[in-house]
Amino acid sequence: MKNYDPKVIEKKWQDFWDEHETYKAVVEPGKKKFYPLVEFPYPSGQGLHVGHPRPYTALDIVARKRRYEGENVIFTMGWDAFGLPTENYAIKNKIHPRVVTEKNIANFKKQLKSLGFSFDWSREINTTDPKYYRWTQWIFLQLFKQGLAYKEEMPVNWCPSCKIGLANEEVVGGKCERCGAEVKHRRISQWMLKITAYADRLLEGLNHVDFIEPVKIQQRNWIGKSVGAEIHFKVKDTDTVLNVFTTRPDTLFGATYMVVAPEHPIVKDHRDMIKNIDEVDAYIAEVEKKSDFERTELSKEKTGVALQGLWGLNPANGKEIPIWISDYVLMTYGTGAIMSVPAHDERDWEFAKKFDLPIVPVIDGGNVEEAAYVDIHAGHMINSGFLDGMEVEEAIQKMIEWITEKGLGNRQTNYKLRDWVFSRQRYWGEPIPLVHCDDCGWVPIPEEELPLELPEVENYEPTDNGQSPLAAVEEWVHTTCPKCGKPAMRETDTMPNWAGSSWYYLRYTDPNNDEALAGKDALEYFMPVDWYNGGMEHTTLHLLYSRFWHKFLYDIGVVNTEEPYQKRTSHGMILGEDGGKMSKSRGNVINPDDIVNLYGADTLRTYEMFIGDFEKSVPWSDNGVKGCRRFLERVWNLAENVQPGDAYRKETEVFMHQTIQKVGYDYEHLKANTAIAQLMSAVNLFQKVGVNAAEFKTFLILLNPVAPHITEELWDICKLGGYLCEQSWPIFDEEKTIEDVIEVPVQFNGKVRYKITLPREATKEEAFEAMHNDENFAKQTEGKTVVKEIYVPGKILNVVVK
Ligand code: ANZ
Ligand code: ZN
Repeated sequence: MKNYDPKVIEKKWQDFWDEHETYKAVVEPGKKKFYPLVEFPYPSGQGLHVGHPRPYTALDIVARKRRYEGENVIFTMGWDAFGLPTENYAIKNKIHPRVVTEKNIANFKKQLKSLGFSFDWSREINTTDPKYYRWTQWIFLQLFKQGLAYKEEMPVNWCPSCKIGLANEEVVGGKCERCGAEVKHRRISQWMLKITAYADRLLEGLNHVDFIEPVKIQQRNWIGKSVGAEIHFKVKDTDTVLNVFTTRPDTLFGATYMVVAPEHPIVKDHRDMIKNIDEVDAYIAEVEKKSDFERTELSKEKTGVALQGLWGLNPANGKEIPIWISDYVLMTYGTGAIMSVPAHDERDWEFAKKFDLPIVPVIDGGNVEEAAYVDIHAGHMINSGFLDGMEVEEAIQKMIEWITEKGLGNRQTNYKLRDWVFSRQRYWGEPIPLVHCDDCGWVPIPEEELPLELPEVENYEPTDNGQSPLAAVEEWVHTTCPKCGKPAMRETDTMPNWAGSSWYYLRYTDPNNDEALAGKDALEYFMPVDWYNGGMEHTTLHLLYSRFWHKFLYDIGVVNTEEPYQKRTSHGMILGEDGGKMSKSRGNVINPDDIVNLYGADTLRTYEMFIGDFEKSVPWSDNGVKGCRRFLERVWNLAENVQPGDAYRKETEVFMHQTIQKVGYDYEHLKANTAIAQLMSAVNLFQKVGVNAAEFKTFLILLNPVAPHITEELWDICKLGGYLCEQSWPIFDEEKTIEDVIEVPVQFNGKVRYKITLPREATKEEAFEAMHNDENFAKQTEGKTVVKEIYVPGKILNVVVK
């Protein structure tokens, strides 16, 4: 038999699958569909990372298995190709981003094809294709028409060197995280999408989907729903009312001071009344340099300044209480002002201790001189007038009723979730299809005119004034108002790179449709996505954004399911051999092409599945790769001695049934690593007792989802009948997975001395007989008298001797 040569056989089978359209999915009403989805890549200039094939292989395995089980599988791939790295590369090298994108996609595609994934390539999509982004723009227009897109001036962290707005997470110590330049605060007008209007439904929907728990928890925390009350505090000798948001209205009698965010308008409204205004201004200037993240770090020492001369009035007891500013209160949450209850809130307690403010307990149980008492399930109200004696939960409701009745406040729910900033002042994105007319305001361009294509520009470089390069294309910018016909100007911002990925899974179901984003039949048949695997880093961005768009599309009747994804799982990263992140600067990057060239795609696939638990991050190991290659060679060599036979032999039967059961279960539970371990044991067994055709067939089908090329080839070489890809998944018989002999320990006076083998169904008499016949029994009982013998069926034999 010839040698195992992946270079030859892998190309051969990839061409075969292409030619025979083996993985093409078509709508077949009545046939059970299965829609697994992996996150489509950003085709960067670096090419495929060894991290990509890990989740792709894991779901390819499930896709292949389900096909053998008769399901109609739609497994797809595409390109999320708008975005900054391509644009920056284009600027630096003076090449059109479209050209860069095409080149990168060609490379990615070649790389992915070489790995033998069972994608239906006829459904390939590309977010930068005008035929695709026509529908991204169409969805944006529907959002606009429903009042869910609006333009608002807002402060942004502006990096004067990168010329882009930065997210809060990208500002460290007042500097740009990428380039170190001092970040400026700028106000620019940005398009916003009202994701907050869907906050409750995005939360509720989580109860009906099968997402791994960490994903649900992160999304819930990100949405951050808090139920409580807004309470009005008058400011003494002014008309000002300070509204606070609290989740603990029950503690109102214990509010001994107030704190407002440094940006709160109360400071500028009452500068003349504030006696220490210089000190206050200095503090505000200091805080401006910090990000929200730095400000709210719990471990950080509390800072603040009293607004001397201003007094709040506690509406419950009329007491005058001081008002402070401190950076631990954020302007962007609630009302930007809080009532401080140091007896029952940790941050307030620390603050009160530091600045010597009064601490009044309103729930009994703790010692508030030592620490804040935060337990809400034990203790009763004290020092609280009409609430005294109540439990916390009851007091919360009573207080809300009381303030509502007196016009001092109302029930209130708050969310941490903010609306989605949907503008970028860059070139390489979807143009926003709106026109601004002095008379009509923002007017959508007619839907028949979509796509609104990106115009050619001389220069993709962002501008210093914060405008998109599109603003310089005069003839494109100046247009007429679609409503009144007067001269008008196009919007020059483009969409963020999260736009195209918010609905791509819908397009896969019908990628060439020119009438709609996808046809009703295709959507109804294929949706929802049954299983979506992707990175944890997308949980609060892409995954949440796309759920929002999907719910919106459901509301306007475009899709027929409320949730896009039925199930969500996530993979760990592949790290460098040194355990650090793989990166150019560390010099520890593994190129998947090199592994394919040296060992073959089947080895890379096997290795990436065998490397460790799927959800954990694991270091790369060259030795591990070699081990997987050796395993495949041992499989290859088995083929030489396959004996005829159309049933499993006695000596393999139980093992075969166990293996079918285990491998199938493991693939479905992202435990391909232990499935492969089982298949390795199978090879060991076959090397010991030989292998016949029936056994080898089953073995090859089981291994095929992991190593599809070598298994097809061996099927062919051994003439096992037709092609492997046409086979059915082997079936196991539960009863036959159970060994008919068992090992039972034999105990003498409470100590296990040895084990004997018994038929599983052995009776007491048979068990004793087998025990007496074992040579060890004579040794253990020599010179002694057997007093008693007990058999616990299937478990243990007990002998008492004297
Ligand atoms: C009084 C109180 C007493 C509070 C008590 C808590 C415990 P979550 O659950 O995150 O919504 N808060 C309100 N707005 C804030 C802001 N802009 N910056 C910082 N803190 C703010 O938290 C709500 C609680 O966080 C609110 O309830 C308020 O403190 C504080 F025993 O009010 B609480
Ligand atoms: Zn007009």
